[in-house]
Amino acid sequence: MMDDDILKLLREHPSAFLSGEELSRRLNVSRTAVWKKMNHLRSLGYEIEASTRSGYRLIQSPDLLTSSEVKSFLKTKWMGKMIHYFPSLDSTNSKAYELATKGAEEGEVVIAESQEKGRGRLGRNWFSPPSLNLYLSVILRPQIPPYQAPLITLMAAVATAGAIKKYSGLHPLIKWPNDILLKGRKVAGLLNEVRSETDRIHFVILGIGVNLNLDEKMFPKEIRSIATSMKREMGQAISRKEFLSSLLQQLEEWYAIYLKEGGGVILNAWREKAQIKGKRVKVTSWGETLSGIAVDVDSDGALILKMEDGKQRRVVAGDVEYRR
Ligand code: BTX
Repeated sequence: MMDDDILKLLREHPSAFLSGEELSRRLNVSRTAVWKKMNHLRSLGYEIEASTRSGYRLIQSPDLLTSSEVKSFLKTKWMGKMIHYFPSLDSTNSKAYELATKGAEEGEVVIAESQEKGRGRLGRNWFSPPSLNLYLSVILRPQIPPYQAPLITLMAAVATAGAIKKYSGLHPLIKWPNDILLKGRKVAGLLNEVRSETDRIHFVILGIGVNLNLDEKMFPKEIRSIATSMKREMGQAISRKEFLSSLLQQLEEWYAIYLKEGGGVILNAWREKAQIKGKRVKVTSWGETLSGIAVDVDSDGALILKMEDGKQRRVVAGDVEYRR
């Protein structure tokens, strides 16, 4: 018997009690098994009223990102229909990679309430405290050659920025390569990983972290001035389930657009949301600092810089600082 099965029955009768006998009959398990399950659900934070005469009644559900909690919000056709939920993980990307290696299907999603070793790019950390934010990894299996994988990363940035805009009404900006900024501060980051062989991709892991309900003082001092959350910028708490559903929907839609119409549409959407063209930037890449004017981003996701001597440089990884 899954948590989902018993929760479904309890939700079907929102204000009425369901007797232990009826639950055990409908779920085809013993009454002791029902009782044990109720205790398990309570340990997860479900408030369940029990009466010896009348049975059980669901009073309140916790703010968890389990499949059964998210299901009623989710409007996608296939993405996120299977959610692997964990109260805590080292990194959702590592878990998704492991599951994908074992055959997990396209659209399966790994979610954790907190990450012990949330990973950023270039070996950096992603601050991942429990129960306030979103840490997820989506498994994709696009049938494209490996050299096109960067477009999937650009697609994910466009979708994430789109979900933030839709939910908040604010205007997020993509900062090359994949940061999402609100009012100049990082609200979300993406870490995408690919497993491929010479001419085919096995899978892509889209790792997305979004700061939703963190207050300013909750951020570690080192990042307080560069990071933000949606709550901070909107002045109101975010429903994690609603935002997650909206994000998965945007990802599903943009992925379909990419597969149908190709990378050009994605690049254009990325350009529109990044507005980097013509900006004076300083780029730190592999210990080297480059200053110049951003010309564009190519289909490999590389930044094209016009240097002070007029020559163009292609930068594949690094961090950008905007200059006046
Ligand atoms: P990044 O290398 O661009 O960003 C990491 C840098 O951003 C850190 O060095 C720090 O300065 C700052 N930072 C750390 N945590 C936060 C935070 N919560 N909010 C804002 N700024 C922060 C960005 O890498 C990619 C992050 C991907 C995170 C997701 S979460 C789900 C998935 N699993 C996993 O392990 N990583 C991804």
